[in-house]
Amino acid sequence: MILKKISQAVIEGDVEGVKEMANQGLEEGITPQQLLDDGVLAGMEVVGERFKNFDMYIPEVLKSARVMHTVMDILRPKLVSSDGGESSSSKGTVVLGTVEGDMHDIGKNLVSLMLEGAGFKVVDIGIDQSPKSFVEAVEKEKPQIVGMSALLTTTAPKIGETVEALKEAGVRDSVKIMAGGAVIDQAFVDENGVDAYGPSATAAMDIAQQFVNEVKQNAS
Ligand code: B12
Repeated sequence: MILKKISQAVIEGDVEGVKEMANQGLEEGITPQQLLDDGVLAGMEVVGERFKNFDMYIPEVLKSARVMHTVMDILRPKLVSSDGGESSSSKGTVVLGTVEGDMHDIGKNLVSLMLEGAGFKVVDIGIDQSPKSFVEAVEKEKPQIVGMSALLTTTAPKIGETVEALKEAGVRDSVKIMAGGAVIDQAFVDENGVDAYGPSATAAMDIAQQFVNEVKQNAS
């Protein structure tokens, strides 16, 4: 029942109401993951459909995004500590960003949240990040993993351009690269020199874990 209410709050843009609902859900013993998947994301799915069909417009979608961020703020500490507090001793570093020209950040923020929850240090460089910015972040942070998010057909090619820029800077082989977002699929990442496609934040977590295992295996 509360999950349905949360979905509805996302659809209706009820930022104030959702705080109480999320806290009530936690008190009822619903896991943060379930609140996220069956409450918030279920609502965002409806928002996506309505936006596509012109039943919802940008200001309303932005309100839904605010509701989503509100719930994420409440769930963040729970999700991060659900790994037994391992988050401070990082499993590895991930540089994460949304590619140039693209302002969508809800999915990226979720990926960031889940990775932190799994014990990774996440350096979130934000939205609208050029290939050059990714290169600079990799040079500065020396991550094991780079994650790119793209939600638009027009911005997806920036993923390939970023891979090329990393190659030109001589740092491509020092990282594993994953990508995701509404317009990305396995075929796209295969064609663009990306190591893995993540359809969800949970998948991002599994991929990152697999990447660090591979790095460890290669080192031993
Ligand atoms: C919310 C939204 C917006 C909001 C963004 C708010 C924000 N702060 O992010 C606003 C209103 C600003 C917006 C604007 C626009 N949008 Co918009 N938007 C959406 C919408 C409805 C939902 C996206 C979302 O947040 N989904 C929820 C999250 C949780 O899902 P997600 O992003 O897919 O992320 C998950 C996975 O993909 C994956 N993932 C994501 N990133 C990564 C990264 C890695 C490394 C990994 C492993 C995994 C991963 O894990 C995430 C969590 O599970 C989608 C519809 C859709 N079906 O996606 C359209 C959509 C993406 N938008 C679209 C369009 C066209 C636009 C605009 C051009 C509209 C306009 N005319 O102005 C502008 C572009 C602005 C810009 N330059 O970026 C189109 C894109 C079509 C296309 N093929 O290019 C879509 C698909 C809607 C549609 N069907 O028409 N949008």
